[in-house]
Amino acid sequence: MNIGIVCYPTFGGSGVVATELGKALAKEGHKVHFITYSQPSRLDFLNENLFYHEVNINSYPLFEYAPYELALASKMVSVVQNEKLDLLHVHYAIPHASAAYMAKQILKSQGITIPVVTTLHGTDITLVGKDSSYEPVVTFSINQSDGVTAVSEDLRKETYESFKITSDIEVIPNFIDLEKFKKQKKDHFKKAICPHGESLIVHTSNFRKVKRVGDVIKIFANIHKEIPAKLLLIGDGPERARAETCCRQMGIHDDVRFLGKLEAVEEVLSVADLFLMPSEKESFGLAALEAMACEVPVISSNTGGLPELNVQGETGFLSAVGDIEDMTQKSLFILDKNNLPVFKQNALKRAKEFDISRILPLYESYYQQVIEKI
Ligand code: GMT
Repeated sequence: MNIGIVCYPTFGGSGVVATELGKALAKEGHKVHFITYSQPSRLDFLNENLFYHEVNINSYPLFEYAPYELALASKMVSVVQNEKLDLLHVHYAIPHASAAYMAKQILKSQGITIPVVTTLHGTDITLVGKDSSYEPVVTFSINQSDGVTAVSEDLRKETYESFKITSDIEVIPNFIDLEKFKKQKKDHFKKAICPHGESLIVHTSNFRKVKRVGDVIKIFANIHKEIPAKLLLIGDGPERARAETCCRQMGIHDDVRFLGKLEAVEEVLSVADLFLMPSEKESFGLAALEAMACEVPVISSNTGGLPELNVQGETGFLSAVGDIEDMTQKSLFILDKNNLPVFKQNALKRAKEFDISRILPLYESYYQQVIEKI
């Protein structure tokens, strides 16, 4: 197939899923055309089947806000025409699904039919989409898509509950490349971070409010009172400064490191003992899956799609959002040297169920189904 993928090119989960999916499709022999405003961060290797089309947004004095959605729709039109695409797969409802609708109508006026598949990732539904400034456009563009997928059963359910959706939503979960995300031997790194054999706890996120980074710090502070431990925080975002201040005020800053945006997350995960994800909302929890693939058990909240990934008492534990005491006690249980090895094994076993080789065929057959339908 000749597939156009539209996504955010940044480090966020939806962009990562879209890029990894495109790379895997290209390895299978499909031609994949990425359409976005800059080179996706994980589009880091050369393959004869991979193409990148940049959306240029020219600024004019008249525009206080440059209309990205229009430039994107125009680019989709030209890529579909010139590259003879079979299908457009857009990731994240806003503004990708609505821009795809416009592109589709323009192409229709030229006698070209292009099926559009929209993948809902989470905050496009749970946060942004519900905002009344966007809701009518989100509802309309989901209903106008020829195929819609959601990354968890919970997100599918929430989409039906929150919007007037008339089409079927297929659940295709996030996936993991176990060749990239696997436990590597990094003893020298572990020794440098934890010279006295401290337990190593890791959190990765975009430091937005929804991630409850404050809870990560509080849980760590509680653990730190009981056992020698270190905390590594990967990523960056609006809540980082507050989190750093909090660590200083709590007197734990010497044992906490903020690593910022890091490419090789798997190297850090390779030496971690526990991953914390106390999010307010989480449609799937790709960062937790990456940790599990590196044999790291997970303490998470029980929100959104997390119960579909993290198995209570096996791969980690799930607690109510904000229940710091429960998350602390469960963390200490996992970190006990008598319990940790079994949790590590279980985490890897569960991650294998989301191996890209199992999930890729689901997308391929869904594409085929959508193409045949229209
Ligand atoms: O986690 C984020 O805030 C980023 C966001 C995105 O769309 O870039 O991630 C969402 O999509 C990921 C990939 O499908 C999911 O694994 C994340 O759970 C989801 N985040 C939330 O629902 C908060």
